[in-house]
Amino acid sequence: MPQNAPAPGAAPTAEQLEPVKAAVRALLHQPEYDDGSAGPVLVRLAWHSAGTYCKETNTGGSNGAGMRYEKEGGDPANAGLQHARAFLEPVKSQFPFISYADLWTLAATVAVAEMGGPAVPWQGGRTDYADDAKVPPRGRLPDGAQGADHLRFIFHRMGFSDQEIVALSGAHNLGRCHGDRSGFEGKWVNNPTRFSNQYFKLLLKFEGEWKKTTLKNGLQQFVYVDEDLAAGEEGEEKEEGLMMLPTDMSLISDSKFRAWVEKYAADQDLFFRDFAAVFAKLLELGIKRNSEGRVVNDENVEDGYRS
Ligand code: CCH
Repeated sequence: MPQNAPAPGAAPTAEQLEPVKAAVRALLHQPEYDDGSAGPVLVRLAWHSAGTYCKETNTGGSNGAGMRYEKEGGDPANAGLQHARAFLEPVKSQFPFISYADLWTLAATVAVAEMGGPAVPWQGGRTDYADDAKVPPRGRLPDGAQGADHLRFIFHRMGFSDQEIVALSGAHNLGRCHGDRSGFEGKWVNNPTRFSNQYFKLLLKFEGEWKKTTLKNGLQQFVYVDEDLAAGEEGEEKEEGLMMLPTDMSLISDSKFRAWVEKYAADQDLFFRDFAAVFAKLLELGIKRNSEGRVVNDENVEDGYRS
């Protein structure tokens, strides 16, 4: 066993995780990919790995790394996340002791911090399913074409409040929609690799100017295009415009959600504090720990920490 690997049965220590985090930091800069960073898609990987949780049945969640299997990885809701998993593969090869479930969630916290966001508390010890028997059914992740009722239905199933739904949605400061993944197109903010409260500010700032458009594939989204910038001077790069999903817009049309959008738009520190807390909660959903913090979810593990 390499010297820096945890003893059998133990989750990695903070010291053992340092080189793993450094390796994740080192791969974030991806000049050829999207907006130049792997960060946003890594955040989405962690969210989709955890967002399958159902509190009634206590199934789903980030433990198990079920997305390695077609049953979950092939869910159309997870289209594009193979890129995130591929970015992390060299880190897994370099540090085989970390489970995929830990690596995917840890990487998102590293990415959030590196992109200027808050420190998200993270605990290790997740194990990887040995097969797809415990992989949750498809259809548990949200559909951007819907509205506030749908968001409550999906996030209440995970055990989140209205405030937590809005705080989590602030992750749409990051990254973009891809026509060949979700079918939606574009980014929410101008600098999609910088974590901030800009998403909330723009929702409110362009209220009334967000224009509903129907894409060629029939999906509807909301766009804001600054006409002057879009026209561009000859030879200048044209401004791409910004977008919001119908679910994003429901955060300002629903008065209970809206109260939190207004708070987070006005106070970035408050947003960062609440985001750190709720993202940490998301990553822990469905994870059972004993009094020492060890994960005790499943006995049937492939390459987790109790082999
Ligand atoms: Fe999201 N998200 N998300 N999202 N999301 C998409 C992209 C990102 C919804 C729909 C979409 C959260 C909540 C929701 C990120 C983080 C979070 C896309 C485009 C859709 C559609 C995917 C594509 O085409 O590549 C809906 C609906 C909800 C309902 O609440 C939450 C919660 C989080 C994290 C806390 C991030 C980051 C991205 C950008 C990914 C990228 O590849 O750039």
